[in-house]
Amino acid sequence: MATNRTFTMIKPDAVANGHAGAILDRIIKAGYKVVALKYTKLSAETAGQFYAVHSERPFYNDLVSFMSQGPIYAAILEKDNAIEDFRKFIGATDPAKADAGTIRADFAKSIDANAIHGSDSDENAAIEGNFFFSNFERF
Ligand code: DGI
Repeated sequence: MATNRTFTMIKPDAVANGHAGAILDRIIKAGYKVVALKYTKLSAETAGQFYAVHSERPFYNDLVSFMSQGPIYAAILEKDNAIEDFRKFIGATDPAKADAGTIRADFAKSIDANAIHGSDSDENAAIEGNFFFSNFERF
């Protein structure tokens, strides 16, 4: 069933660079309602589990290491057409290819340290949201 929710993480590079507040502000001003929000840090093990779908890719170890290097903000967001709109809002995986005005164009430095995550399907948004949040943490 299609839903109007997506899952995001503001990644360790953006948090370490002091961009988390600006990014959250832009998300909220773009019309996303924050359903759940958590400041946390992935271990190498939990980052590996979260990105298990990429475990055969050559960049997997670097990705796990990067995602566990510092704290992140994890959030569930709600808006009509959330998955597609949020992917457009954050821009292409590689910030060099991201459209002007997108989060990655403005805040990301490289394809691996790319500032933000956005779910790519309703199914993955549900899986990813459940990875971080219990039902008592959603409003
Ligand atoms: O959904 P996205 O985050 O845009 O991209 P994805 O699900 O294909 O990949 C997940 C993350 O893995 C991505 O945000 C950054 C990293 N990644 C993807 N492709 C590459 C990569 N990292 C490196 N170094 N090289 C890649 O080709």
